[in-house]
Amino acid sequence: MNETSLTPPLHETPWTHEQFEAQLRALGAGYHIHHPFNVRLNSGRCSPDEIRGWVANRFYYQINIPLKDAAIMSNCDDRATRRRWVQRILDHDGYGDDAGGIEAWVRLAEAVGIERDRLWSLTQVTPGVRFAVDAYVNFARRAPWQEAVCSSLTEMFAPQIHKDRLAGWPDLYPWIAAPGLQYFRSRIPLAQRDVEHGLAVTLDYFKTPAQQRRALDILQFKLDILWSMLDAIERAYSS
Ligand code: AHQ
Repeated sequence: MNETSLTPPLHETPWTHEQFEAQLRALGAGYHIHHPFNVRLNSGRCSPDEIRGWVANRFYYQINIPLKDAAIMSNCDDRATRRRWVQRILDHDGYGDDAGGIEAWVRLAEAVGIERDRLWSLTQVTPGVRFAVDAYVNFARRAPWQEAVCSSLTEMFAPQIHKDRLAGWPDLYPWIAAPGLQYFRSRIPLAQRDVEHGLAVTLDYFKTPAQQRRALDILQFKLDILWSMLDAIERAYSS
């Protein structure tokens, strides 16, 4: 396949919001739910060591989400957006009595047999995962805040991957205590809420055909981040 056939010609007139959303959702074919490691993970074919490797490496992504969201906040001059976006930071860092998503991921780690201190040491994080996650945070620091919002839209596809885990893991991995899966359960309504906001910002901000193409490229960049994380995890933990 030659290069030119990889990027279809720019569309002449701007897509409607419905067409634009459909184009964004079509990129879901490259979501990490389809990565061979994730297919094995959600079909019960990963070993305890592979699962521990995945949990320890994804922890680096989880603890960087609030930094990414804070970067977006720091670039965002719109108070109404900030009033909504700040919730994402609280969801992960916790607020009041709610320990938050990072703590829930620590519970997942303990449930799969990783000690809290060892998890926080980040010594199991592979160079490829660190590189991919840092690329995401640095993009959010540098890009216009609306572009960083667009990059979060991989979560359009996340409810399904969480539902797959909740439906399958109890029988596939009975050795993982049920409370360890709470993070996935908590994330489903939050992802749906966040995508509603992120999609509204994206559909409104990217107006011309070139801007809409840019939005697709940004989403593909983030899909590649998630995909390459699993490449690195699979290489490090799958014999
Ligand atoms: O647990 C996840 C999460 O909190 C977020 C925030 C969002 C973002 O801002 O980029 N993306 C995201 C994702 C989470 N979990 C991933 C998974 O597979 O468990 C999926 C990931 C995403 O789809 O971007």
